[in-house]
Amino acid sequence: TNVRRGRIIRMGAACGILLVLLYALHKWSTENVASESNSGLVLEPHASQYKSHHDVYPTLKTELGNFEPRNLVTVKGPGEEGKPYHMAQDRANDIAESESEYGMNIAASNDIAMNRSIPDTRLEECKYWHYPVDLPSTSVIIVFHNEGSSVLTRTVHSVIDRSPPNVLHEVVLVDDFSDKDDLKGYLDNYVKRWNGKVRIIRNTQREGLIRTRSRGAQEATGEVIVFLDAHCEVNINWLPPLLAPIYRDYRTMTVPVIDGVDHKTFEYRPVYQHGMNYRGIFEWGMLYKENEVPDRESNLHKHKSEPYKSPTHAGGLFAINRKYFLEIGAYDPGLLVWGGENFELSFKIWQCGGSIEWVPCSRVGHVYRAFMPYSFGNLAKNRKGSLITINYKRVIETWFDDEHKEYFYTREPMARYLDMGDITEQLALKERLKCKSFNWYMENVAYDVYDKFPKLPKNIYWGMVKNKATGVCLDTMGKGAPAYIGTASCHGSGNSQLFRLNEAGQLGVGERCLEADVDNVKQAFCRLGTVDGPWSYDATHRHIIHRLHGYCLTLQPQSRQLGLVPCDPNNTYQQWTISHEKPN
Ligand code: LR7
Ligand code: MN
Repeated sequence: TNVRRGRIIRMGAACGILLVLLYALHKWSTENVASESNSGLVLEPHASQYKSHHDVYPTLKTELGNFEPRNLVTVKGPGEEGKPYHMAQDRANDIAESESEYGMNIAASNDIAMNRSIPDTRLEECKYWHYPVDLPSTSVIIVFHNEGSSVLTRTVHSVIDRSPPNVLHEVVLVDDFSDKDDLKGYLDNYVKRWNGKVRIIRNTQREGLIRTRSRGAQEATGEVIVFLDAHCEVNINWLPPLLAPIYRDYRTMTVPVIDGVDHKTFEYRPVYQHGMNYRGIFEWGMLYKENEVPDRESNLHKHKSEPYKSPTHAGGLFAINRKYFLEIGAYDPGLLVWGGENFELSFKIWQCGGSIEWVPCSRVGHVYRAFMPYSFGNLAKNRKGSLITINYKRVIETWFDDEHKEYFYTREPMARYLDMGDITEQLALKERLKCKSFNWYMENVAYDVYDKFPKLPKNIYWGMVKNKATGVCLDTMGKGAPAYIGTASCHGSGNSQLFRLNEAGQLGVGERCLEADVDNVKQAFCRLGTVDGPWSYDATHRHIIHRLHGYCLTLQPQSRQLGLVPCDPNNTYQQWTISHEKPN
């Protein structure tokens, strides 16, 4: 997932007893009201019906928390304490090979201890929370496809070493039809050493991560399931804080704060500035974003270490009551391989009576890869167009209302033509669970989306922007923003050549916007909170005009670079058509 951090994050991660009780009482009353208005699920009412709030709510005390480890040891070795491990020069070949095969330096991982120590990245006050002692039994589910085995097994190790043994019921590894040898016999043997605590199940064909996770949930036997990617390291006392909100209310899904593990050196480091809380949002092209927790939410909490509500999450790492997950249909089985499932689950949970909380005291490291090392294989074969966009379309067609669907199609105009398959079942589920409207969700949960990504004005033109003199098209050239815009031969397949000019003068491509002065035309992230721009199109002269000086976008004949020059009706280097064809 690509996340933007800055004020908004870009990427690709709570004293007095009396006050705690007041907080607890407040929650107690509001949540019981909420649960009455929700119907459709046949789950037994959980904790809040049986326990007094003393038992259900965590309390912050002056003595060390009840689940805090008492003596942590650090051994010496590569990557110890989460420090970067720089391999010797003579290993350059191994490094290059692992990086191209796995998108991460598996050779480095192989040298690092399974039980290496990592820095405790939590807020200090996290150590003083006391949690209910009888937290629900938990299955940790790790799905994988062709991952590096040492990274996978270190994930398992960290879970076993850093979870309370009586709470951790099992670790379930689900192999999504990997074909690497060391993920077969070696892994079977590895699993045996844990005497039944870890088991492995294998798909008989590639299913993609989404269906593989749903299968893992089916097969798990704990009360709560926690999903992790196969390249994680859980941090100190990560589990109880994730479980406590679910114990209090089974319809709460919880998400740890994700730290970064470097894909070259395996350095473990926080992604967020210390003490800053972020939450998951989205823009209208359904790219995942993170945003500083707005006051409307943070004002509800006395302590920065308390869980807070979030509209969505990155996808990979979260905890949920197993029965609840299955009751709400797990993931939509029509979603393919990778992407969009985080939104599907989030919209479903929120709109159908549940909630999502991010938990600052639970930290998990995740290796952000340089690129996706696997292909979608046969799973993508019968689908035209981008598989991920197809997933987004399924999700928005199920959960958005007409108004908000339009913003998605404005931002991703090609998506109208993609075949999303049948969503009858999903719509029936929404009916059956008596889910609330998307507007309710936007107004009560995801209100901060509008601050960064306002409602989109309509496109007047969209498609390839083709130059009359040369026949080439504007192209992002696969560059990261900010960068110059280039030109390339027109390919008609959207993506890097799909530009949109909206009613407010914004000329955009994906989540970027065209900015220009006289001799440079560049692509930069559209300014947050704005949807307008300086551009207009004169259909008579086929001019793309910049408002500031009335100059025209021109492909300079000599340099073949884009610039702004005074408009001249006879200059074919400044004549452009903006058009699209319906894909066949
Ligand atoms: O076909 C596949 N079958 C699989 O079992 C493809 C992948 N997988 C496994 C894979 O081995 C890994 O363990 O599924 C897991 C996730 O795949 P990644 O690591 O390639 O995904 P990612 O980390 O690039 O992407 C994020 O978005 C995905 C969208 O579908 C998933 O939700 C990932 O879990 C998610 N990762 C995170 O949220 C971690 C934090 C990243 C951020 C921000
Ligand atoms: Mn991942």
